[in-house]
Amino acid sequence: MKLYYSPGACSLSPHIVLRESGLAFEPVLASTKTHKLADGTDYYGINPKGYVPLLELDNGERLSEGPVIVQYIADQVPAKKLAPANGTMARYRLQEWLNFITSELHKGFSPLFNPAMAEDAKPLFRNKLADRLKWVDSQLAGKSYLMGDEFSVADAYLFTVTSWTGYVGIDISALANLNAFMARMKARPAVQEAMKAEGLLK
Ligand SMILES: N[C@@H](CCC(=O)N[C@@H](CS)C(=O)NCC(=O)O)C(=O)O
Repeated sequence: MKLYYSPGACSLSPHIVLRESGLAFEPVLASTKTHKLADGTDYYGINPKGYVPLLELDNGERLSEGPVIVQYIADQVPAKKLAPANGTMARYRLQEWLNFITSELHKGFSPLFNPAMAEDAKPLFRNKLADRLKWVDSQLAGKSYLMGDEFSVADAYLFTVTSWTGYVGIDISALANLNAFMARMKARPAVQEAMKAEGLLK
């Protein structure tokens, strides 16, 4: 498989999950700024949506949308328990998290990274995200990971978007559960491997 990614972008989530899965894959850098690969290939020709992540399967089929990609990977290695079994209530709980992270967190950050966004509009997005993260913090009380004691693919996604807070001026220092979660995630070998491969960690 190939994972099209950009360093530190939301593609870090499936990148972590691939490393947790132990499956063979090749990370392929796709710039979110130029929309070109390192050899100059037009990324729009690979993913017409222009964004990362994109997973290319061994049969050449391409799968987009982070929350779906991570579930696909998890389902290839059920013994690793990266996601609860399909059809169970626990799986819907996982999807509830993935959907929350993608729509209420991830896409709330996008305007803050957009240079065209007016400075005076940014506090609106920062405050909304700070509220949402405060709620996430409350949900992590007494838990190691979003789903309980065990890591799931939703944790890779939460870790990825929370790591953006420092870049956009959102202070999460008071959110003790969320900070403990971030430290727990950073200690996972798969997270360290993915971050190193993306040049985010030495
Ligand atoms: N709905 C997509 C959104 C992906 C997305 O927003 N990717 C960003 C990086 S975090 C990107 O590649 N932006 C560049 C662009 O949209 O051209 C998903 O959840 O996978």
